[in-house]
Amino acid sequence: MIQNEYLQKWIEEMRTLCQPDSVQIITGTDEENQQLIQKLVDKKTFIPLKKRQNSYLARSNVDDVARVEDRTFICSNIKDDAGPTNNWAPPDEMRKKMEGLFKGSMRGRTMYVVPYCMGPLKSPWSRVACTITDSAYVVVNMRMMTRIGDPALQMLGNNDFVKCLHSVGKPLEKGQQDSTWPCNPKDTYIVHFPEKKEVWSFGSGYGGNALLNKKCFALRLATSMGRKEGWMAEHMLIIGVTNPQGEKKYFTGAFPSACGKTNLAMLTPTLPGWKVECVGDDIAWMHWGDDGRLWAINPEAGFFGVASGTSPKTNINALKTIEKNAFFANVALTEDGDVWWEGLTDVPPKHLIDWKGKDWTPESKEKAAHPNSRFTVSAKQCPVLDPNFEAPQGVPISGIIFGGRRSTTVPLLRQALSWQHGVFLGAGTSSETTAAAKGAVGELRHDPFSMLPFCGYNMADYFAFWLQQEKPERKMPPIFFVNWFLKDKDGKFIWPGFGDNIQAIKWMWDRIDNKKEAEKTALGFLPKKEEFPRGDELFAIRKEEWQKECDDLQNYFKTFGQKMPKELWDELGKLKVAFF
Ligand code: OXD
Ligand code: MN
Repeated sequence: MIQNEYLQKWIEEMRTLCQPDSVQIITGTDEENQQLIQKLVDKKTFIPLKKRQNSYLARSNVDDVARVEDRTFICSNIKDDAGPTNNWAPPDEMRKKMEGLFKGSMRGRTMYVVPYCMGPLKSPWSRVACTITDSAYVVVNMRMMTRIGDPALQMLGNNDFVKCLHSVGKPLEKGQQDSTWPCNPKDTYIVHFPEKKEVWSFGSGYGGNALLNKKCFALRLATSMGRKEGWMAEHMLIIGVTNPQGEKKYFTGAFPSACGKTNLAMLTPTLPGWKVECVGDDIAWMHWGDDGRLWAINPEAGFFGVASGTSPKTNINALKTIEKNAFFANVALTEDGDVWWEGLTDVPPKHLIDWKGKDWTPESKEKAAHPNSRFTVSAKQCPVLDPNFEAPQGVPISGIIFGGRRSTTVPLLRQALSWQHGVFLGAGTSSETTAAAKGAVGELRHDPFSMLPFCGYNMADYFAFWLQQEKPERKMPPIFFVNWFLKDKDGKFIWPGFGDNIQAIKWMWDRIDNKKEAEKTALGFLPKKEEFPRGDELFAIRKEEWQKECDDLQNYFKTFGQKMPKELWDELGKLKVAFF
């Protein structure tokens, strides 16, 4: 029984609007979960994997494989509050349009009501929300990714909450056969109303568009909630690093989508005696403690990771995490009923069913798995899950890492000269695009703080909010910037990456402890070249490349107009003095 009056009222309103055949309140039990999974198997949305216990493969519609940034809107009351990096439409107009789309959209389907909590159940930093969706696939994925059902409802009590409405946008007429992946790409819209704390998502069943807990709430809405309440929602992993002496430090790291965040979050160090444990692989909610330190929780309960490229070499811990009780989307199916994707093994199997359901052999021209193929799994299964994963207060952060995917220009590793300089580095992040969002892959684009698609308010205000964090009573964590992706003249990666990234983390560790000298340059503190293999290439600073970078940043910063903080213009000015 739902006691919360806001929720009762909302369910009734949505039932009237969406006209589902029935309503099911999700409680979160195993039995309920099994029934939903069975429903998905019966509908052939889920293909049970014979070789993997309690694991399933889903093949999406070929037009519903990634986040759709051009259909994602921040409908703040005032246009300027969405800023130049977000799509905006007048909220009243957009609400009317969405109501039109949602009207009757759940006919022939069940409307699931999924109360959920982002963050550990007992944490004061956690937030309760509710998703209403007509997709059982969304419900079972949310059970992996969040804390759903009765415990969340209990935590909510009589309070108001974040409202997330989702429909695949394919009502069923009487007797009409459902498709295995119902969706409506033509009419897909992912719409946020930040002042009302609402998300309306129509037409897509794909992760980031349909699991509204993740990008929509835990980033886009949460950034604007955090700004008002004085905390930060970031596109960041959280790791605990232990050195050979048994000392521990926690780091957060922001990287653009599909740039190895999950791999870094579960890293197997190649340096003897070092250990990395995972608190989170995608999102961090951070707040300042009474002790003046920055603390972080992972609002998520699971991983929605990129499968393609995951291998024993790149992320053995992810492979162990998904050995059982995992969902896969758009990977290939082996003859004996297991999953496969490019990179998993050096030699591909002789025959597969590809992500589109067609026969595939190594001679086939197309990839067997979609480059944005994914797994969903509970964090509890991760063999290197940090013991403080559920700590209500979170973990104290000693260092912040930013990074991007750049084949040229940006050195492997450096430390910002100050907090302000660190904010400038975050704001100036550019990265080559990946398959995580629909659109061209490999094109350089600005992705400040790796938040371009996820900042729910004006990005220039977000820069200012970061600058405002610096206060005398706070212990500001040093900021670092890394680029694992430099290429040589032959187009080969210079840096080995993955487990060897611990060398960069060790350097950061020593800098934090004031145990390492570094070279002070206009780009920041740089390691001595001889401390890293191929250091000459990894730390080469080419004047022409940085001149171009400065010009480009100048043009980019201009797009934010009057709101662009003066401090960041000052930082750019200093960089220009050094290179022109
Ligand atoms: C993700 C993304 O799915 O960033 O995490 O796109
Ligand atoms: Mn992400």
